[in-house]
Amino acid sequence: MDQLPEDLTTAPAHPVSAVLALGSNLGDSQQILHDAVEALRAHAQVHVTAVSPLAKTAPVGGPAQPDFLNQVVLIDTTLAPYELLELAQKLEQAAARVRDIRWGPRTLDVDIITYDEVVSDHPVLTLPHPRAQQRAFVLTPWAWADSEATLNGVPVTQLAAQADDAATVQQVSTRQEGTP
Ligand code: A4P
Ligand code: MG
Repeated sequence: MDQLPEDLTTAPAHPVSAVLALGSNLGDSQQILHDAVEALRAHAQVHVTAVSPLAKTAPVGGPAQPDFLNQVVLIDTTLAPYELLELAQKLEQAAARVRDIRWGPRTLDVDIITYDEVVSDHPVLTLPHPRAQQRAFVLTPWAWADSEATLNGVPVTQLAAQADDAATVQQVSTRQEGTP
């Protein structure tokens, strides 16, 4: 890690909150997202505080490709921002993600949307995520998980309603444990 700014590499003394956005449109997406959330729950330095319902979303950008399942996970963590990015990339690798086409289909994409109040324009880790503000596939499930959330001072519910892809986002009902 050469010359990353200190605020990306310094671990917090106390847990801070962060918002993660997960997306998948290749393979068994529901299982892949489930496994990623379980891996986060199992991590000693991550406490999962909320998991959104799954959202079925039309692809934004990139080539013609299948619909996505998207989900937002709220955590408290003592990982430094860059350590959290490394964890996100480990989860992607565990889902056998191959990085080929930018914005192309993927088994798992894990983006850090916000990390505490950290603001970064570094290309390795830009915070808040530079494109989240326009994307209902992130904002809508985030609002489902936390109806009071704000991004850059604006209510996430408001940003979600204004996003170009707002109409494509549908909540997916998942089979609950214990039901047939
Ligand atoms: N990076 C910088 N900042 C961050 C951050 N806040 N979180 C860097 C995560 N990564 C960050 O990402 C490229 C590089 O971004 C990483 O090396 C990391 O250091 P990537 O995951 O390898 O590539 P990507 O995801 O193909 O590109 P990008 O630009 O992250 O794409 P987006 O913006 O995430 O968009 N449509 C629907 N419906 N649902 C989706 O989930 N996803 C995308 C991907 C496009 N369209 C979609 C969806
Ligand atoms: Mg990404």
